[in-house]
Amino acid sequence: MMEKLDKNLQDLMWQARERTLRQMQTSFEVDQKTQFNDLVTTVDKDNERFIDQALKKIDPTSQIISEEGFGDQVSSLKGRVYIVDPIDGTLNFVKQKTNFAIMLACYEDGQPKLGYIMDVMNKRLYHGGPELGVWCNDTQLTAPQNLSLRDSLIDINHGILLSSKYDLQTVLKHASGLRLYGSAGIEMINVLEGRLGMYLSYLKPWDLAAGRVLAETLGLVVKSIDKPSLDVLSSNFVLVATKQVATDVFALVN
Ligand code: 2AM
Ligand code: CA
Ligand code: CA
Ligand code: CA
Repeated sequence: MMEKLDKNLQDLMWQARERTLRQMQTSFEVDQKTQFNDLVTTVDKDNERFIDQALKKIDPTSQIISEEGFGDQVSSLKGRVYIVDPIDGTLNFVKQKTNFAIMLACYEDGQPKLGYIMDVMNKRLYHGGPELGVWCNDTQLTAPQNLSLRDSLIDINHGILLSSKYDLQTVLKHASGLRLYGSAGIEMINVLEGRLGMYLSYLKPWDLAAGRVLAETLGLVVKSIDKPSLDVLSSNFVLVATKQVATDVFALVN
């Protein structure tokens, strides 16, 4: 059952990639959402409509949470819930035409089951879950090295760096260096692959859902920094990190 569903969802991610590449050859529209650096394009909307409609065919009794409004109003995590980010890193998509992702996750009764992060321009689909392991295309990933903060390049989202809510200067001083990519999906891929020791951000459900499945499956820590546990249905201040970096960071910020 899980293998068949996984195969269908992998196919859907590759179709969404093809669709995205085709639309990048056209003059798609860009609109502002809440402010000048919060954008949405006709490609985000088209991808979301396409993915949500396909999910309804693949799994008719499920519910869908998705960023641009084509999903369901979801208040309960009972049964299977899909969480969709049709373009993650829309600013990168518009300004760089690279460093963006398409993300999909499947949760069952609130438990992470399957995660998909498509790095569109590098043609890499990161996929899997607790029952399948984590894969990049056809290659299985092993857990990254358990780096300490001192030995890690780290990534802290631009919005959190600007706020003074936590003493992140101190965290930064204890790390090897800072790297920012501007797409939660691409940032989480870098943690999965061991190129970053941590990613700290304020994430909406669709920013976190897929990466969380893959990171937890590899034994990485995915933890709220201000609440006892993560909430799948709302935003979280979240740390995705190696076990050692998580220990080092919690010792510094608490
Ligand atoms: P998006 O492109 O799908 O909106 C940029 O640092 C990363 O954070 C991107 O993954 C972006 O996703 C996400 N992001 C953008 N604005 C956000 C916000 N207000 N709250 C949470 N995440 C946001
Ligand atoms: Ca957005
Ligand atoms: Ca996103
Ligand atoms: Ca998005």
